[in-house]
Amino acid sequence: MPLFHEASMAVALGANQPSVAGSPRDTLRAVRPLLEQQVAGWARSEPVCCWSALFDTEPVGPSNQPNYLNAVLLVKAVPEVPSTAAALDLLRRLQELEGRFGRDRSCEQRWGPRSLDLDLLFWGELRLDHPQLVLPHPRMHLRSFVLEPLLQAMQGTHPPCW
Ligand code: PH2
Ligand code: MG
Ligand code: MG
Repeated sequence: MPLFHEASMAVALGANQPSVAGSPRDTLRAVRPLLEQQVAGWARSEPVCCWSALFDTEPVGPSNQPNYLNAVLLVKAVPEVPSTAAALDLLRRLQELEGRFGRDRSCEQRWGPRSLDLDLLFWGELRLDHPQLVLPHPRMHLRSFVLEPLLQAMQGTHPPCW
């Protein structure tokens, strides 16, 4: 018996601009296996990945941008004990994936269009107030484009593949 309860971790995905992979739908389809790979490398295990469906959502923020496609990946029972260093390592992996799909942080508008956005939502009970990462995500409870897919991933009622 482990001495601690293995914690779940969740990542929100969003896109509303084309990327090297094609449309936002193509991007999210292409990133799905890569994200699972990254999470497996990070957790040093084969994680249990529960995906939501893809949700077509109205943009929050500037309204002169296309609708987004959003989804959530819930990773159950991460064997690693939550820590700042491991959370920052995961953040680095997420940002590296965003970069592979053309995300350029140096020239973007707050809440503006994104070719790929990968946000770490929470990791167990870990609370973090780091310049690079705040956990749990400070606005997740305000965003239906996060909460609806998260709930679906938690319920496990989503279709298995997009
Ligand atoms: N992401 C944003 C800004 N606005 N709106 C929706 N519906 N979905 C998003 O993922 C989103 C957004 C910038 O990260
Ligand atoms: Mg975001
Ligand atoms: Mg982000």
